[in-house]
Amino acid sequence: AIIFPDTSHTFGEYLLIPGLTTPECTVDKISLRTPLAKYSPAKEESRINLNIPFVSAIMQSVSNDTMAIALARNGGLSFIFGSQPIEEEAEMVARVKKFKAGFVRSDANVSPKDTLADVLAITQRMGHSTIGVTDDGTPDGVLCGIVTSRDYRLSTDSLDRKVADFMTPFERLTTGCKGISLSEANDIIWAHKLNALPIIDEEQRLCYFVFRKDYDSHKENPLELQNPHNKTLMVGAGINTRDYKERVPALVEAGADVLCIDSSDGFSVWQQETIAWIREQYGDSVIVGAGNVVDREGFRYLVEAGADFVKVGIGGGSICITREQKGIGRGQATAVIDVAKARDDYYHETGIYVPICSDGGIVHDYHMTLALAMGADFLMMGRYFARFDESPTEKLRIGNNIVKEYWGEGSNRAHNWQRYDGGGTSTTMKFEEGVDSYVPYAGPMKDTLDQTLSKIKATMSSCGTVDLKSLRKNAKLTLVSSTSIIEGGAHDVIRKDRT
Ligand code: MZP
Repeated sequence: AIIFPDTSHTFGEYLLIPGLTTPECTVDKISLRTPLAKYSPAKEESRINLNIPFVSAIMQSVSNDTMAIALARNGGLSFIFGSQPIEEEAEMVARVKKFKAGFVRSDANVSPKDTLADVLAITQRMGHSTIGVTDDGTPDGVLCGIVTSRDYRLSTDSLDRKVADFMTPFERLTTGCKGISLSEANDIIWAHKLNALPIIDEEQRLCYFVFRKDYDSHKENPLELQNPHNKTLMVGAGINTRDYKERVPALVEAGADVLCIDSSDGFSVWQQETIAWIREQYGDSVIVGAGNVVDREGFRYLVEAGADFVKVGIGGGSICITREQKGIGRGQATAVIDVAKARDDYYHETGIYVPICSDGGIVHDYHMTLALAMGADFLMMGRYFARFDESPTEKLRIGNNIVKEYWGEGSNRAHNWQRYDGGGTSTTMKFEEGVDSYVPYAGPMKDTLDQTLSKIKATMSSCGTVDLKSLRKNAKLTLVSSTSIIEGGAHDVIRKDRT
């Protein structure tokens, strides 16, 4: 066997050392823009650049169309989960693409638990901003009314009158929006027909938001991730190495901007074959990422196979038990550092820069900055996004805590055997590699995300860097002892918030 000389480390074992902070790198000047697909920096830009370096995990409990819309609105990208029938995955992609850019606002602090009066008060206070959508299918509008099935279970006609009633305070904003019928069984169909986003509350009742038409949301969402050719929100989708000949065409037809082969161990001939088939059918027009790998050999293999980006990480995911079950994996920090070095070497040899994505194992916000400093171009996260209103799972009360469900793709619940496929004729999972769990509920994405991004920018400013490229180049990292980790938290005091 080859024994790697270095110990495997993870993010919590490192810290950043400050660099010189200057007026050029204050937080307001910091850019988090990052390339997603391979490119030759000397000649061109990457075909996709994220405005924030986050993508949401290819998981049933994380990335559906609702998550994808919210994340793209905030500058990141979701990969719709592939462990579902081809038509359903393609429909989710299509629903994101139907939401014309500038359609959904996510900056109001409104939760589905709020009553209509609460929501109206909040949105009124904010002038004209809100979350949610709807109208008669046209994009662009400011909030001018809200319909909830909790308050109104009426026929379309009387509902229209009711809508008109409660829209009165917003009359000056109104340009003739219609009400929407909310007969419970048809609510979701209605919502989708109307390109509306159903906000589902605990009792499975729905809220819709009605917009006025002359609203330039893009102006207020400078980060929004749009496809520059047709101005739609960007969305990614997961594929596997079994049914790609059917799945890829359906996803491309539905409008997916980028695909990613989803596998716990991507260093395989099946990934090479999948990419080769995509190149044969579509040339370079389809952007496809591959992974996951944890060393330079795996990275080189996938890059030479034609991958547009490579995902890094085995066994570090919060719901993952692969290391315990199979004994494969590598500390996430060491894996990122090693693969980032391989990416840089490949760039120096060929002039082609292949972005890498650190996937899994982010626990604290500062881990994100560490991963980016270690060389990741962007981060894939599951647990982080699963906690928000926008994730597809149930919100529950367990004891005194509000939680959301979060399960691994390798759990029996997801039964995503293709992700753990070792080839051959088997079409089932012989053992679990993931768990079914809860994560603490964290409200609407926007609030937490803004705070996270502020922390990353503050750290980058401390490091004297203005963008992710300079962070990768100039950050100074140090390994820390377990004793100094204790020193890093509040210690030797009696915390008032815990007495
Ligand atoms: P985390 O952000 O929750 O720590 O990790 C999310 C990542 O864990 C996913 O993007 C995926 O790579 C990985 N994952 C998903 N399901 C499993 C599993 O069931 C898993 N083992 O490891």
